[in-house]
Amino acid sequence: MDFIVDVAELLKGADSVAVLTGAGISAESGVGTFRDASGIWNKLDPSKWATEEGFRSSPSMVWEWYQDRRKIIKDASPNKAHYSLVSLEKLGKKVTISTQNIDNLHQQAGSKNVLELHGNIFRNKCIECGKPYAKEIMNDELCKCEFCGGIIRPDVVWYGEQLPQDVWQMSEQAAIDSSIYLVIGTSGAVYPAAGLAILAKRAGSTVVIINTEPTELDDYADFVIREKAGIAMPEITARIR
Ligand code: BV8
Ligand code: ZN
Repeated sequence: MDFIVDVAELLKGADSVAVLTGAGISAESGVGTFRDASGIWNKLDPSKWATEEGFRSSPSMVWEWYQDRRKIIKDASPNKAHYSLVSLEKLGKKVTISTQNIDNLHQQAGSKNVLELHGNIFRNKCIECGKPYAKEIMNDELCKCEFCGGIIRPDVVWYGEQLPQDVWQMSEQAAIDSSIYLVIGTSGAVYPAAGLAILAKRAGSTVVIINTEPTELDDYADFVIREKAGIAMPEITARIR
């Protein structure tokens, strides 16, 4: 696990740290990834399961799949990688996490500044008027909007959908302002999220990738740590105390 000491030294001297995380940081919490060997998209067609068109053509099927994922994620706990990012905050560093994950695990671990690029699986909204749907979901039946009667959908960003503008702008700013940009557990396949690492690099940040496999962003990295996030991150933060 080379570069652990180098990255710890860099982090020690940094007042603010920006982070981009993907499904890999939650893999050790038992939450599914998308594109690696056991990835969800190896079994399911994203155009049917993670697009508005897919939801509109089979709302019950997609809704039940999200309900199943909610149940799995509800039982999941943050792992050492999530908590390592919290410990950086406890050391007084400003940590901005732009996450592609919808599992709420960064917030559950105690991270204060989490930007949800792709939404949150525990929030729902009306597919027609966009109003939040805050009622308790009692079963897997489809719900209807109390304002316009539209079908209720998960408040996540599907393919072809725009990311929340405020979250996106803050994530861009964090990447530009960062002196070190950690890229943890993402294949770097999905845009515009993956572009944040490229933006950080171009803005002069030191880019560190932590991933068990090669990613599409490796060429932009100053350091690549080929290790599980739940092992590498505690090793790094243990050297910063
Ligand atoms: C947009 C939904 C435009 C929520 C997700 C054609 C038509 C339309 C759009 C496009 C198109 N071609 C390209 C696009 C753009 C498209 C895109 O990038 N497609 C790619 C796939 C080619 N992007 C979009 O559509 C985005 N929107 O462009 O809108 C627009 C613009 C203006 C105005 C209107 C519209 C929206 C993208 C969001 C899509 N939603 N999910 C959900 O149900 O989850 S994306 C999906 O992939 C996931 O949500 C996840 O967020 C995202 C990224 O995946 P990763 O997190 O990286 O996960 P992955 O499995 O890929 O990788 C895991 C990594 O972890 C691996 O590298 C593995 O090695 C590593 N790992 C595993 N274990 C560990 C580990 N690492 C460390 N430790 C471990 N233990
Ligand atoms: Zn509505």
